[in-house]
Amino acid sequence: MPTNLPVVAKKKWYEASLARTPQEKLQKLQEFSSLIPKHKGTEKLRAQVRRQISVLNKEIEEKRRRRAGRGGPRFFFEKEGAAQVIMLGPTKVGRSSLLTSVTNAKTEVSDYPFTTREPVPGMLRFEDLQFQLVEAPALVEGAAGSGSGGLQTLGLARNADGIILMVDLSEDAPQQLAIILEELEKARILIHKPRARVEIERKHVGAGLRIIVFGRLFDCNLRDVENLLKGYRILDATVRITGEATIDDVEDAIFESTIYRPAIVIANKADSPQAGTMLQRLNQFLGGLLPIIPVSCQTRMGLERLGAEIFRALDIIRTYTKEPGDRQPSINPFILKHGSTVADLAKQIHSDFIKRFAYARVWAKRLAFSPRRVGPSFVLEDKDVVELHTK
Ligand SMILES: Nc1nc2c(ncn2[C@@H]2O[C@H](COP(=O)(O)OP(=O)(O)OP(=O)(O)O)[C@@H](O)[C@H]2O)c(=O)[nH]1
Ligand SMILES: [Mg+2]
Repeated sequence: MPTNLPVVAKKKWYEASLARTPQEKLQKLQEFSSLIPKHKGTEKLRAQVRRQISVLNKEIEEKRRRRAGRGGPRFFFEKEGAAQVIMLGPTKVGRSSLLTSVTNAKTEVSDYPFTTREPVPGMLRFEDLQFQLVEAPALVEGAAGSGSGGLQTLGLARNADGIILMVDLSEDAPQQLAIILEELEKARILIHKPRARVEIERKHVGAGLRIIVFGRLFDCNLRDVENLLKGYRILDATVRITGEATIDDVEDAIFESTIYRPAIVIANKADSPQAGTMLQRLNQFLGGLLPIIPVSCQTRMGLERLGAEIFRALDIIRTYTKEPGDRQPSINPFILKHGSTVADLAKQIHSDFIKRFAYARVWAKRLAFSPRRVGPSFVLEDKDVVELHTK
């Protein structure tokens, strides 16, 4: 359903999107919120803005507290390593046990519920990569609707690159998973690739509007999309539409409200007596929607698979760059999305690099001959070695 926002509200949203500090953003969002008309079509948007305001309030409060040297819980983390993965689950499923089993982090494991009150990070090694795992405080039913910690916990999931949904095979695991999935849905975090995807990449002033449709527009045409974007003063951007998109999907992307985060399910306590039947029920419940990894933190069964499963779910690849003339490639890989090209790699190294790009040489097992001379559109795969040549 369209939001049909008045022009003043769209202008305010634009101002909010330009805000440079959390304080400024908060103020603009509050003004924006008061300009949204109250009808069915704006219901989801109003809930989202309320959520954003609440999370910003917490962020500002936390920064103030830290500046005053008063410590207290920490909810905003710098990402470290190749990706940040947040562990969500109800209390006592063994999140702290997992964190202490597979990372260097120290956190309290206990038989009492709600032991972990604030997020705890730790680094997990996988081959030559490190993933930052973050234990979130326990997720309770109704988290997405509450004004308190639940929203912050879900905010962590929004900011992360991936999510571990953790359940306990000695309890009603499908029921536990149902609660997590429901809260994620309410917080508009998708854990499977959506039917349509709209990405808006803002460009510098004067770049103009480019709309690229890989799939199909469902209930609108290109002109409608263009007008919608212009209404929000998005004049310089590249917009990529994949799948079957509706005009609502485009508006959703403007508000960055629905997001997709890859996820896996960790079913802990596989050592417990009823674990086998519970795992079967869990499989039935999920119907292949997400990978399920049964583990036991107690016996360490299954833990060795964790890094590889996270890597696969994140859908990323590593590429190693090599300077012309050097014998060995770099030790630290560049992390790219699966399907990235040589041009994407060049852009990641330096935004200007692509302009000077001449050609690349790629070493890869799948090629009949290595190195092969390739152009910018060559699609890279995991562990490719790339030598970039400039003009
Ligand atoms: N049998 C069995 N018990 C486990 C396993 N992993 C953890 N536990 C126990 O489950 C209880 C809760 O573990 P925690 O790691 O503290 O759970 P949590 O999810 O961090 O819980 P809170 O932070 O309190 O919400 C502890 O008594 C652990 O010893 C396992 O693989 N098997
Ligand atoms: Mg804990």
